[in-house]
Amino acid sequence: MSVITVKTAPIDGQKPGTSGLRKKTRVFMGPHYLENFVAAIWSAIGGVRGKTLVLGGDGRYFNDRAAQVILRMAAASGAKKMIVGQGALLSTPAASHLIRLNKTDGGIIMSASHNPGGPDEDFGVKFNTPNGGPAPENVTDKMVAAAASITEYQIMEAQDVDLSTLGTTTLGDMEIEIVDPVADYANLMKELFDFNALRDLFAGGFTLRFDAMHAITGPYAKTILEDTLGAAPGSVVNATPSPDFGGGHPDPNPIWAKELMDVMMGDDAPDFGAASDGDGDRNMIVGRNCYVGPSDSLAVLAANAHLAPAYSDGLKGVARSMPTSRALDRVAAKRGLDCYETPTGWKFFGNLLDDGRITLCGEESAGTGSDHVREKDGLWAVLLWLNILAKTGKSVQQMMTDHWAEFGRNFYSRHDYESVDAEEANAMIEGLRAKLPGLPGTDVLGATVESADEFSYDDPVDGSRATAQGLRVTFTGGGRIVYRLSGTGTVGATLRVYLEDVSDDPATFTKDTQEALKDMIARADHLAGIAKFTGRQAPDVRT
Ligand code: G16
Repeated sequence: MSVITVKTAPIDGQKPGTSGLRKKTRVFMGPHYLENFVAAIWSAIGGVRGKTLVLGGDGRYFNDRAAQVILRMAAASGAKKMIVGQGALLSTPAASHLIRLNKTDGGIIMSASHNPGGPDEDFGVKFNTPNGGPAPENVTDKMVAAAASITEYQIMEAQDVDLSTLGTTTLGDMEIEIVDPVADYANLMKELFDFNALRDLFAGGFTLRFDAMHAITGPYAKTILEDTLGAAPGSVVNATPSPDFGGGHPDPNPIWAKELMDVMMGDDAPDFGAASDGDGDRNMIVGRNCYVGPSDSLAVLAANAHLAPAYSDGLKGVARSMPTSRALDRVAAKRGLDCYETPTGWKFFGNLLDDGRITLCGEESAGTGSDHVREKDGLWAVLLWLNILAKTGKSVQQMMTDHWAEFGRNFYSRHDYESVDAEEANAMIEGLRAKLPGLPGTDVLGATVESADEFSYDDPVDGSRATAQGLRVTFTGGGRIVYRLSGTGTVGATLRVYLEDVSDDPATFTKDTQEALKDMIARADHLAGIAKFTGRQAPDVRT
């Protein structure tokens, strides 16, 4: 086995977005593409020599090939050890846990998360730091700089490593430990939640349908929900991970998890439904005839987390991304908790969690998590919900009704306009940005603008500043519209419009969300000219 030095040159576009570098799979499979980026990671972390990293991915197309390349590059550059999920598989939260458990120097996660997989779909690579969380911007900036000036990389000439068998092997001088992807994560869940109460819940006839969407959480959910907690066999569906997610779009929302929604809205619906995404960090919660929006789910979990053993002493504080609804803020205010508002992207929660300022955090994009790892965690959210239901004896619908009665309701929806022309999308944002200073005090279709600005975030822990994180317009009475361009899409631009309105009148609480937001939706178009710039009459996705 010998180390080869390969001459290369920078490739355009190697800039991580909201969560790692995501591109079309064929782009990643192109000459030097993956290798250049991995070399840029080594450079950004001060070299990989003598280091131990975790490696795994969500099993999407090219996952297995990419793992072999990364291992050969790590061995060639002197890495001490790689801890790899069997079959190069690891859910994102499980990878985060392994990094922390083994006190490694970080890890590489191969995933494009909720984006579809396959040769013509998406692939991604993300580096997580030793705290288990996504690399912050000062690290990804170094990757960008290294990728823009790369001239060569090192790779070992070797046969593929057999990643199918648990145990320890070597590649050159580098040790490779192949671990069960599920075991350590399952043990962590056992520590956090009241498994006896959950066993009793299922033994009492509680029914569940967990849709793994042909993605990585299948094996995790089967082991924990069915084998350990006693949910009826077959409760976890679409449980075998496939390289193209069964041809589906592994994004747990009512559009892409329609199969689950149909079951949950049907006559024989189980008590509880849930879904997770490609890499297992997102979640969707749905009760019998009752969809729970991610922002509401976050608020309910914050209000009731103390019912689970891990959080029985109460929460240190909470956080949400800026576009996430302010339902969480209402819980924080009533319970006397600090509530932080961060830019979109889980990486911004890392410092708050590490510094002990918050215990629980979440985003409107179906991500919820706590200080148990440094990623959002789909199955964790499902288990916390189940723990809360087991302790309260309530249905999901009753939980929501009681929550709104206590805290009021924040009607909330995100409208996505996908694959729109990037220039037009940027022109729309620029036009609106220019209008913001003149908006406060003006009337927009019957509502008065209270404030209008572009969100910047000053990290209270390390003082770093993130600018241009979304345009927001708030109205007197509590309504709000936020506009952002996604940082995870791979084709053109995805415009996200986040709509919120509040009500404290119980008579309105059961209103249909889109109906309740009708006026806000009209204002969003009126202010920014969405239809004019995108050429679309309606969004592609409404969450
Ligand atoms: C990623 C990030 C999340 C973010 C989401 C949407 O999720 O980890 O923090 O909220 O993208 O980002 P954007 O609005 O920029 O597309 P995931 O599940 O794709 O890793």
